[in-house]
Amino acid sequence: MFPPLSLTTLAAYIPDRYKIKIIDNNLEKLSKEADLVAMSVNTYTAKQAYDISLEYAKNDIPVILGGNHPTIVPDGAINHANSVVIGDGQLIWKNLLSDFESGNLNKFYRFSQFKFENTKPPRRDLLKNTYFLESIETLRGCPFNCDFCSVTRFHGGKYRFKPLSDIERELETIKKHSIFIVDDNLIGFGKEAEERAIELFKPKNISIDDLAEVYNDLITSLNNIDSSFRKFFKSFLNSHFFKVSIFTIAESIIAGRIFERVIRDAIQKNSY
Ligand code: B12
Ligand code: SF4
Repeated sequence: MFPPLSLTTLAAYIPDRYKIKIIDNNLEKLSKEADLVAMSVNTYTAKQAYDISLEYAKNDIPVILGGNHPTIVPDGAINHANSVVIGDGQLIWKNLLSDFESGNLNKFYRFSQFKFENTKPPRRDLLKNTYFLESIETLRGCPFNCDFCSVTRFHGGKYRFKPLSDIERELETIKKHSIFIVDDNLIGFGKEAEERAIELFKPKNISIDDLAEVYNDLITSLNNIDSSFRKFFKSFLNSHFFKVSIFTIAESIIAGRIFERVIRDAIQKNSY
């Protein structure tokens, strides 16, 4: 199960004087105790979100919908909510909440391109559940505009990079070894994107003595690979993320072994 990064990201931008509760509908029951409800909606969760919205409407609790689906079809989504937020939601809260307090919520709020500058780390502290992994976003947007994909339409045709210093600051707040990078196109395309990917995976003062053997083998086998990819890959091998990946593999193996033992015990207990 993935931690809800949209919601923790948005929560970081809601002014301190509001009390926020994040509910992961995959794992928790919804609460009726709210003055205002905001939901993050993808197309595959839209039907469920609209049903939930109806339940809150019965209790006179206003609902805001945002995310991929409401952004793509706002005119449909507004039939199921008091307001629809189109685009990135970080910077709409001041206006939206003041409209809410004066009883004048608009139907639509639009903020299409959030600039990654001095970003606030997502409020992961608001999550009650423990997740197997953490997630992080390092860029948005993609110039390729593949016709089956909504990313260019939603996030624009240019990469928007989160500053490396912000990523480092965010990584320091994450305790987990397994981190999923949610970027659609992590390495990207073009010189700027390539250089940034190399920077992103530069060493972070982490000892990799324990991984030295694997590392040396990999470096040797890289000799025949295309030079820019080799450069990127070498940075990756030296980086925090490499260590993270190794831990992920190790944790998966351990989790797999535990799971196997649990199944075996269960079978033995039930055998005649
Ligand atoms: C990480 C990811 C996954 C992960 C984790 C999903 C999860 N449950 O969290 C995994 C790999 C599991 C996954 C699986 C799937 N995914 Co996916 N995934 C993504 C990805 C790459 C990043 C999402 C993310 O966390 N972004 C970071 C956060 C911070 O950004 P955000 O969610 O966009 O939120 C911002 C805005 O949208 C807005 N916002 C969002 N919600 C709200 C709510 C309010 C109230 C407001 C005001 C604003 C707001 O403000 C936020 C901050 O700027 C997106 C692509 C993308 N770039 O969006 C695809 C994407 C969401 N996935 C998609 C799809 C189709 C799927 C699958 C159905 C694929 C499949 N066929 O199996 C499955 C469904 C799994 C499931 N049931 O959850 C599509 C959804 C398209 C759509 N129309 O809804 C996307 C957009 C990919 C695409 N290229 O089209 N996915
Ligand atoms: S994110 Fe991937 S699938 Fe989507 S437009 Fe870019 S390259 Fe194509």
